[in-house]
Amino acid sequence: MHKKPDFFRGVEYKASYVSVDACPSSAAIPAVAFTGRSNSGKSSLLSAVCDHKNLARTSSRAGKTRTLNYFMVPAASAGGAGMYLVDLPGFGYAAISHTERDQLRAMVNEYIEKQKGVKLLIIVLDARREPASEEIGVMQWCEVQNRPYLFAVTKWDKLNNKERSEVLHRYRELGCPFVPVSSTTKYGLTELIAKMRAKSKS
Ligand SMILES: Nc1nc2c(ncn2[C@@H]2O[C@H](COP(=O)(O)OP(=O)(O)OP(=O)(O)O)[C@@H](O)[C@H]2O)c(=O)[nH]1
Ligand SMILES: [Mg+2]
Repeated sequence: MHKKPDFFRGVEYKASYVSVDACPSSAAIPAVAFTGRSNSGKSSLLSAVCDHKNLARTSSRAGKTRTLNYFMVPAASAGGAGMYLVDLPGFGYAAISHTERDQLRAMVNEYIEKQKGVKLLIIVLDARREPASEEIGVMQWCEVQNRPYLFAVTKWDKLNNKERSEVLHRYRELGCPFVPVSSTTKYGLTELIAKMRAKSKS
């Protein structure tokens, strides 16, 4: 059994924004943002690091994340001026039109580009999928722009040991920062939370 993570406490939903320009500037209060494909587990992970079952609404069916959703971690739990956690809309959600999908994708890209104060971008990826051009594209962009990022490889509980070692090998080969996690069993959350709290690059 792993040690209980030092969860973010007292986190509250702040607001949802439909445009990047409406979002609070990440210059005043640092932000950690979650990006990745639809259904990869972003909202579940954001909720899990706050030890909150359903803080960010997760979507087994309805209510897929389509806005930029802000949550506030109080200073007592985040240190400094507090911290925003930002749940970004997922890309590739199949049940919406191409036009809306493209709009959401453009909004996420705009967010990542404009919000220069984002202190860590968490690229969320289902462990059962290989990183595709979308995830690799975001990762390469972060490398070029010198923006802190890491892969959170979710749903670790769904893999057997053989699959786990294959996935670990894959990410080591890729040479990028990554943390295997499970929102269900809490595996890896201690490490992820420590990286989210860290002041600078992971
Ligand atoms: N077993 C398991 N299931 C998970 C885990 N994380 C998320 N899920 C499930 O995966 C589904 C999608 O999770 P969400 O958190 O809604 O995914 P999302 O990335 O926010 O999806 P969008 O809002 O569409 O972008 C839900 O049914 C979750 O219960 C995990 O660590 N383990
Ligand atoms: Mg979501």
